[in-house]
Amino acid sequence: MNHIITGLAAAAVLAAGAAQAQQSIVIGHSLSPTSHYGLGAQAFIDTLEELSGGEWTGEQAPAGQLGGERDMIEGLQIGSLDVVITSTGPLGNFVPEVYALDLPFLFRDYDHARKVLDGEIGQELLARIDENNLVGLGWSENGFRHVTNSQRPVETPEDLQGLKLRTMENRVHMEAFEDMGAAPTPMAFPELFTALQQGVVDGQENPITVISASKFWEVQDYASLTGHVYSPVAILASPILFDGLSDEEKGWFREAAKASAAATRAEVNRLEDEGVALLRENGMEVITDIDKAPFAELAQEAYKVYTDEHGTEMVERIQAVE
Ligand code: EAX
Repeated sequence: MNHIITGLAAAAVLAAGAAQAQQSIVIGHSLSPTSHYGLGAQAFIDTLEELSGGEWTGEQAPAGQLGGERDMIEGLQIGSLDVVITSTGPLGNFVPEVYALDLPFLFRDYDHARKVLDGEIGQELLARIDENNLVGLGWSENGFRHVTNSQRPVETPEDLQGLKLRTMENRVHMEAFEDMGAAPTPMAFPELFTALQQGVVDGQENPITVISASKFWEVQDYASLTGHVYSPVAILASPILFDGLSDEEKGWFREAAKASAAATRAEVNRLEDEGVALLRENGMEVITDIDKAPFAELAQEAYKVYTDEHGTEMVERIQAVE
């Protein structure tokens, strides 16, 4: 009898200890702690801490410390990372339906993109993510992408001819740039700065947020506001962590993702307003007045990468969102 009581008491002590033990997550992303991703990661951690009454906390693994975005997504699948804030760049390799969001000249503006991601379509795509050994917590934002390079001001598709341009590891983007006349070179983000510096590639494309967070003006002279594609961000969790959480805890993680997206979008807004001046102050020649129609016409071919497999329905639904 004594023996049993002792056993139960020990179990109770263990259970109480486990409930009180602080749990800590690691959030990986590609940019600096002060970037729009860094602010989003911090908002995630702060919200999680607050909602859990300090039971959960976290830290950032910024600047690609734990690898490129493809590596980090794989890290979630094997449980070496807990949460990742990533562009959709490599995500289509894991969840092909997400390529719908990477199509060039699809989103009209920020309002359109945010409405799609925050609505029914965004929820559907998060569910597709969940079917692929990942957990989609929510959508955040990188921004509209623009071309920078070290060779010449790009104003028309002719100016892209033969330009060695780093793209993300994304079939839709590579096809689009091939169609627009550039020579696309897929590369993980952590290798990009050095590749630009050493002239392995002439240019790259990223939103103003990333161009400034990564100080690409140190290695690129020209920026052209092509806005050729909107770059969504997925906030992803490891199923190995998430599946073990209580419903209440899962709710905290989803709320943290919402707070993260809000903080990131606020910083995107700020840089959309102030970014061009910032690039100019840092010595870039910025071409703002670009006729997008000829780029869009050529890039249309890239839609086939998605529609050949999945049809046109999703594209039409996205276009129809007002
Ligand atoms: O997610 O790889 C890229 O160009 C991304 O835009 C960057 O890592 C931020």
